[in-house]
Amino acid sequence: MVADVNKQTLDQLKDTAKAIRRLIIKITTEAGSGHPSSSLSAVEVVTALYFGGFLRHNIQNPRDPKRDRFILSKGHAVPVLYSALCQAGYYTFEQIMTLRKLGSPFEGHPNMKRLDTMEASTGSLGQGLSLGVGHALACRLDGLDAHTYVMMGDGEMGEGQVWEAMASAEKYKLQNLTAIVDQNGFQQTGATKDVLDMKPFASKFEAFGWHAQVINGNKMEEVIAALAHAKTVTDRPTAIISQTQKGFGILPILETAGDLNYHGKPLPKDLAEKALALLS
Ligand SMILES: Cc1ncc(C[n+]2csc(CCOP(=O)(O)OP(=O)(O)O)c2C)c(N)n1
Ligand SMILES: [Mg+2]
Repeated sequence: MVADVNKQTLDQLKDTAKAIRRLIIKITTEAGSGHPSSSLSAVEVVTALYFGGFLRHNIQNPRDPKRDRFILSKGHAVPVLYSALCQAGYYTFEQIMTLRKLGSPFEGHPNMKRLDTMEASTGSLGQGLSLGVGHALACRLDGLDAHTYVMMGDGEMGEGQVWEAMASAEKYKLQNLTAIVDQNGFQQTGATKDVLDMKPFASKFEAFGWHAQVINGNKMEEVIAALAHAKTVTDRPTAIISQTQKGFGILPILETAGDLNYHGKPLPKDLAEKALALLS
């Protein structure tokens, strides 16, 4: 039986988000590699899903068929997921501190064969929404009242497979599927608008027959309202365009470092200490 998730208050959610940010910094700095800035932009959404009463999950049985699914399609941001799961009691701090170490199941990208909390093995961008369509269809066939959430990056939206998945989700009127685009304005090699500008996202989702909302995804109030509203849409798939900032929470430090993208770089120890002080 999927336990009713612990629904935190707004203030508690904000504290949890801060705790998750601290864990992200600690584990990536310890690893000496990874993607803290990509993880930090997504913190409010992941926190709201796991602690705001949205994602029904079961710590006793992570693969419970009745669970809701969360697929992190932008798999390189997995430190946000490991940190949220640690905060939720699935893993100890010591366990997630093995991030990216040889033999650790806490790999640099989610590996569903190593951890039963990972819904899909992702990292090759563009595949998560297709996997989400599969889960949503399977849940419907099995008569399960489970919801599937998929988070993608704004750079990832340049992958053609995403748009095929969007079309098929509409074909099957997957009301049990929510796509979240973490629109943080950057991808690997620079600003998303310079590499391949796929904006505007909301009208494109709508053109594909989806319901779409645009929010400030680093404002917990807006994230909660959007996730709640998505649940009320019962005739088609829904998208949340979550406008965020890459590295949100430690922006002054990235500014000092002269790199607001800071893609795929852990903070060196001295900057990590400053970041943790900022997040205390
Ligand atoms: C198919 C594929 N191509 C390229 C990469 C290399 N890559 C890793 S992260 C990244 C940028 C992703 O940008 P975005 O989706 O905006 O995520 P963000 O890091 O900004 O959250 C790229 C191109 C990849 N992982 N998969
Ligand atoms: Mg991005």
